[in-house]
Amino acid sequence: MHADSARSPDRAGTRLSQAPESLRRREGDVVPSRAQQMAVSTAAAASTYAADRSRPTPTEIAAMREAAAMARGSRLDRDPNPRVGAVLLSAAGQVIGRGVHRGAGSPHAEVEAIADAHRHGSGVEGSTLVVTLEPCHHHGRTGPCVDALLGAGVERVVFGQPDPNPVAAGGAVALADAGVAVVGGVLVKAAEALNPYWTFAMRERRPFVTWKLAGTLDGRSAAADSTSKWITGPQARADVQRLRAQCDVVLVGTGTVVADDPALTLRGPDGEPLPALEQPLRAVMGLREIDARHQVFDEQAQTLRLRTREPATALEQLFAAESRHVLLEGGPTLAAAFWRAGLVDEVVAYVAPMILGSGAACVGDLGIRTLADAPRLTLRDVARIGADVRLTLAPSRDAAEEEAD
Ligand code: AOF
Ligand code: ZN
Repeated sequence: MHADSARSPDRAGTRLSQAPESLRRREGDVVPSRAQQMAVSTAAAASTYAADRSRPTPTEIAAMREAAAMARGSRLDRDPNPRVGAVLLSAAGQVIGRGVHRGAGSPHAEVEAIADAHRHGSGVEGSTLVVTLEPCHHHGRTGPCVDALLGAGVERVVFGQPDPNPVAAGGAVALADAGVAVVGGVLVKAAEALNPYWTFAMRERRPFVTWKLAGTLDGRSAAADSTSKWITGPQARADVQRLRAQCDVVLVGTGTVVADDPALTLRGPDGEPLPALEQPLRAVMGLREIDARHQVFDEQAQTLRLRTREPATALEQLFAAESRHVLLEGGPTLAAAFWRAGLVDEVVAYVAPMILGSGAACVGDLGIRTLADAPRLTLRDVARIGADVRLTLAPSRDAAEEEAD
């Protein structure tokens, strides 16, 4: 099979078209069909190996499951790099090394697996590497894994997800060109599910945006006199902390800083803010000058000032700062700007059993004058959080794509 024709269909076919929830739900769908497997081999390799060398063996599939499980448990959210797991198999099919990637700046999973085998006195020459992500082919914070694999004499590489990062991609073809037997796309959905936000960000060249809102039954976030504290209860506020912990940026507009003076920090179980290095980045967007005495500019976490009103520009700057998942926390003007730009990917709404009848709405004017123009959302999850309700929703363009899948 020609390398290029083998690569492109899989990339197009596995485009992330769902909110990450749906990706996670599909995690069980792991045995690859013939079409999902991406066999990359040179003409030389193709003539050397029987046709079934382009398919993963049961041992390799079991090793891929183990690599994915290792990656899943490897670390917390909020690293610009993906979770990756790797297992090295001897020619006889024995596990001789295991490795996971521990975050930006540390060695890649492939290099860890080779080092693990060496530590245990196993020769790597002639071995098979099973890894959840296509080995990289770039000089980033560390050297290319392709070079490490070739240097170690690995003979066969079985990988899950083709690398959606254009900077690092190309490893499969480079390995095949060097005479390594390469099989890709193995348990690809499980591999993608390890890094839904990273995958989204690499493909779309911007972070995934979750819009969080908290309001009354009639969709208001503040009363007519602007009082807005304690609409939702303590459990819902604790749940927002959990949500913040999953994102790498908490984004608000200048209006929210002036109106509410939020700290936007993550707190530990004792109510004290976590150390600054463990905090998500805070970002304040908008052109208005704001007083440096606001809490958002304190020492408890880093804060980025985005001097723009354009959501796309803000996301470009956040992507440049290596953000993969932004939590949009208000206020109504900013939320409306993101909706108008089509840049909301998920909604988490906390609805309090309370009615105001007047006061600010959770979202500003979207320019919608007739019902047919209103965005429809697909409900993904409903949960009772203390006295409040949490709705998790995806814009319906996702639902339409999902149906077309
Ligand atoms: C990882 N871990 O185990 C593999 C990765 O510049 P770097 O060195 O931080 O490389 C990051 C890119 O390398 C990442 O976006 C992905 O495309 C590729 N492969 N990355 O962080 C790994 N195998
Ligand atoms: Zn690498």
